[in-house]
Amino acid sequence: MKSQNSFVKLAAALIASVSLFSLSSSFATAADKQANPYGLIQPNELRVASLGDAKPYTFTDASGNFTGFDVEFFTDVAKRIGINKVVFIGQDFAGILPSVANGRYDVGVAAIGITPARSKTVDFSDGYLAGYLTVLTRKDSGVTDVNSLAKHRMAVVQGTLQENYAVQHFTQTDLVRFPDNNAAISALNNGTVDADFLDYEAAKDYAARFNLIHAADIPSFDAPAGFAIAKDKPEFKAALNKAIQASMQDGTWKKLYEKWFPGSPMPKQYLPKSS
Ligand code: SNW
Repeated sequence: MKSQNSFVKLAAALIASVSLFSLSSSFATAADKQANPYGLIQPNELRVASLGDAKPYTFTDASGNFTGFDVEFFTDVAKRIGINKVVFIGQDFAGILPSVANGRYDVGVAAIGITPARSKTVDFSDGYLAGYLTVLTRKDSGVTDVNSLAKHRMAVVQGTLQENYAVQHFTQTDLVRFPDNNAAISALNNGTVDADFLDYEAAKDYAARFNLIHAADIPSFDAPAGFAIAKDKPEFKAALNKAIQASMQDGTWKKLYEKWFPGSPMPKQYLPKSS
C-alpha cells in the first residue's frame, strides 16, 4: 500500500513538473514571437545576401556601400515592416539561395527570378521586377543575334536563369561559366569570350560604359524577381508582401524604377492601381 501511495505521489509530481515546464516553454515561445515575430537571425536587423557587381540592381559604390534599385526598394520595404537596420553582404550568385535556405541570411535580394525549381529550396515574396535577359557582345565579335551565337564562346554567371536558358536553347554555343558579373564582363572586353548573357539593365549599363551592344533581349516575364527567404516563415513572407504592395501603391516603387532604370518600359502590374 505504502509503495503504491508514493508511486502516485511521484507520478503526480512528475505530471505537475512536466506541465509546468511545457507552460513555461509555451510562454517563452510566445515571448520570442513578440520580440522576433519574423524569426530573424537578430530581431531588429535584416541580414541580406546580395551582389556587389550587378549595377543598377545591386552594387557597391566607390565607398563600398551597397546601392541600386533592389537595395533601395528592399530597404524601403524593410522600413515598412519596422526594421531600419539592413545589412547587405556580397556573395557569388550561386551561393545566395543555399545560404538563405540554411539560415545564414534572412533574405536574398539580387534580381532573383522566381521559378518553380528555385521554389523547392526557398520561398519568394511577390514579384517586383519583370524584364529581359540580354546577350551582350562586342561590335567586332561576329555575334549579331541569337542565330549567330553558334560556335562562339559566351559567358554566363553560374546558377543564373541565363545559364539555364543557354544550356537549353543555345546548344551550339560554348558556355564559359563565371562566378560573378565582373569576371564575365572582363572576359568579354578582353576577347576571351564573344558574348555575355546577363540581366537587361546590367547589360545596358555595361553597354554604355564599354561601348558594347545588345545582340538579343529575351523576355523573362515568367520569372519576375522576388525576395528569397527560408521556407516556413509565413509571417515574414506576409509582412514583406504587404510592404511591397504598399510601396507599389504609394508610388515609391515607381519613383525608384524611374531613378535606376530611366527610359525602360514599366511593368503596369507594379504601378499604383489609380494610375
Ligand atoms: O527573370 C528576370 C526578371 O524578369 C527581371 O528582369 C530581373 O532579372 C530576372 O529575375 C533574372 N535574373 C537572373 C536570375 O534570376 C540573374 C540575377 C543576377 O544576375 N543578379 O538568375
